[in-house]
Amino acid sequence: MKTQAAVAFAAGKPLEIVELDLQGPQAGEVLVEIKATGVCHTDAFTLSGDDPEGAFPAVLGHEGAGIVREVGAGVTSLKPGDHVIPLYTPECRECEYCLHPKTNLCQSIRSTQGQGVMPDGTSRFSFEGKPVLHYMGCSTFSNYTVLPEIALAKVREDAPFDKICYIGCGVTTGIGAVAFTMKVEPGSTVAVFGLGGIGLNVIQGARMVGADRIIGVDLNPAREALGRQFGMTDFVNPKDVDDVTQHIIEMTGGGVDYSFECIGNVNVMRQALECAHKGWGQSCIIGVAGAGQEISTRPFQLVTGRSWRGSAFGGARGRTDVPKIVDWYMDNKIDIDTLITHTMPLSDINTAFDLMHKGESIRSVVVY
Ligand code: NAD
Ligand code: DAO
Ligand code: ZN
Ligand code: ZN
Repeated sequence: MKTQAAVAFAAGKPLEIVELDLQGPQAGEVLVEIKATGVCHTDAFTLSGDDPEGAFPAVLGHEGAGIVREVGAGVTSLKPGDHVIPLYTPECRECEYCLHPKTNLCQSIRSTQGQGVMPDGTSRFSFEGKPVLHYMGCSTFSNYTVLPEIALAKVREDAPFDKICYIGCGVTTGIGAVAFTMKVEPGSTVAVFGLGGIGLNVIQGARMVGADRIIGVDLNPAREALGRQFGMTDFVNPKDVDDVTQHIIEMTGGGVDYSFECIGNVNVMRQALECAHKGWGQSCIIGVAGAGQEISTRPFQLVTGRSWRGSAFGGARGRTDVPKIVDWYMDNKIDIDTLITHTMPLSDINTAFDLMHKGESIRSVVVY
């Protein structure tokens, strides 16, 4: 079949809207009509050429929602008409990782997904007879895409695609880091570094689990009002203080119980660790730093009881947890609508990248 797609033909170039050929689903695979997709920082990171795993040409996009149109042989958990959210972190429920209680990083299709191909080692997309790669196993910048069954969460049918697509990455990453990875307790003091599409979701996650004090840190003063709307109690602009770490230690009388780095800046990762309370403070890295960058701190920071953690896709097991997060949205426990600042057709997708780079959007959503 044919599908309209925004293709990344080369690093650093705008996406091009073209018609691709798409092969139908093979055994264990599912054809999905994507109805909406968010444009995430990570798509921009890969498009920039800084992603060591990035390969071209590829159909980017990993934050979608849509409808199953066809299933391949052996698919049992999905049928045509089901509403789904693609999962860049799949959940096979059988591999060593899925069976381990401490991780969500299913490895069953990891190597082929990282190479931009389906589990059988080939791509379903082609352009003028030449293969075009998949991306993060999702490729939601195509109106139709093929995914393994284990990389799709079935969700309720009354949830709007143009909002729940954001649960495919940003919402789950932020809220999940609080609820699933760090298991923040009610009454905790939390610091969130970077109040973008991820950090604002960390803030609403912290509010949802009952954190008492939520300190937001951002260089962009316009993020203060949004942060407060999502539950932030204090705002710090690093430009207004001598030393952010010392400032947070002083304002909390010793440091925070939990901190989250939601930028991808290794210097900020150090600030986030070092503002965690001596003896018990834990810091979670969510931001993805550029290739080859390293974090540093004095080991005595850890000797004296701080711990450094990390979270991918919010620690969520996609097929199990994503439908629950859709319920939280439908039950008004979390707000997604306010964070979707722009909506556009596929033909305007490059505008979404421009708005992100200028810091003017929180989330842009492409609606097919
Ligand atoms: P974003 O660009 O929307 O937000 C980043 C925010 O950080 C902005 O508001 C910016 O003003 C602020 N900022 C930049 N430098 C700062 C500094 N030195 N001090 C304080 N604030 C600063 O980005 P996003 O979409 O929220 O993504 C954040 C990071 O999370 C990215 O690195 C992204 O790749 C990563 N990410 C990780 C996962 C995961 O599973 N771990 C998933 C999705 C995204
Ligand atoms: O299992 O080795 C692995 C890789 C898991 C990928 C998790 C990706 C999370 C960070 C990338 C940002 C996603 C938008
Ligand atoms: Zn993302
Ligand atoms: Zn698995």
